Amino acid sequence: MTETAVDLSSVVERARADISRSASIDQLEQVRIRLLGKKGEITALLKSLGGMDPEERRTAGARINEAKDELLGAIENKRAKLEEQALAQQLASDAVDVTLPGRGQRIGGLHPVTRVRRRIEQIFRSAGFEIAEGPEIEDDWHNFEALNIPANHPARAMHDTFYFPDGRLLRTHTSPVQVRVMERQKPPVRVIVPGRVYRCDSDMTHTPMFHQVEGLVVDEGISFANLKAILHSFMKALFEKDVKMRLRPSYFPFTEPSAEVDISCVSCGGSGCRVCKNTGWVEVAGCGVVHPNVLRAVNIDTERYTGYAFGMGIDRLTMLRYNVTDIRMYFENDLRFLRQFA
Ligand code: 2NL
Repeated sequence: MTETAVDLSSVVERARADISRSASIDQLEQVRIRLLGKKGEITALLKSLGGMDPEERRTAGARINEAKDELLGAIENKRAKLEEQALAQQLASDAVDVTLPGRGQRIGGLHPVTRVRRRIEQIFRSAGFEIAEGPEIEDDWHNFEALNIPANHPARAMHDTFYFPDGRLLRTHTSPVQVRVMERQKPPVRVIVPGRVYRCDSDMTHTPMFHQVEGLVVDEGISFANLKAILHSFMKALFEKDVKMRLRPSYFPFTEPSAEVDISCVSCGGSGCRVCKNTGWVEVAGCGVVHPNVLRAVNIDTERYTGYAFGMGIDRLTMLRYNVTDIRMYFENDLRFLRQFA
């Protein structure tokens, strides 16, 4: 046997083993380069043909080319197998089990303040009130002047107003909306006005933005007795309890007479607890008979018409309804808190 023949058969034998042992396409490619690359073993053998005499070259050449074809074929077979394996593996690892149950989507809920606002609206709608809305950015006249709060009135200082550089302001109560209703609509007027209001104040019981609902009725023959009746019916409907109600004399620039509205504590029923600070009563609203100056500001005939008005904090009513003691909870929007109301 010639030297080339010995070399060839050992190269081919080793190559067969290496090809079949290759565990990856990379590894297989290394084997191919080692055999058939520029400096490959088979390539070297082919180059050696140049130094042979013609007879020897013909037989050796034929055998080396035969071996080369065999190995190329083996490499291609192996490559196809490895590719098939890789694909099968990826399909297995990427498989989606379409029979698994879904992860689910929690159903959202309305914010507790929204729920109580809607309840309030529904109760007053059924008593014949309309619901009015208006701008949160107001002018001095609608927020103060028309409500019998002239410049330098001490009530202005109490309102902790947010002002814009141009003199406009964030409404400190929803009353300016009632003023706008009376500007465009002659009596009879029966409206409630829910909405956001703003005061520069922040602690355990005050947030710079809070929700209010005010009510206004202007018609012939409207009295304080009508006010007391509508408020008591409303409180019983809102809390779904036979709550007691009392009025204490108070002062607002826009009503005369004025009163604070207390109801028997909805938390303890009146026997005394932390919510009512052991008094058995909780303050829930302010009210009164509309001051004639307010009616005059919107050209309503004070000889013919009288009115009552009231205002209450929706956030505070929501706290009472759901037994929450820190008003800030309603504005942090922690889902663990909010989910309890879904
Ligand atoms: C309170 C007190 C109140 C009013 C609001 C009102 C509005 C007009 C005319 C007269 Cl247009 N009055 N609103 C009257 C009395 C009390 O709110 O403690 N709110 C949280």
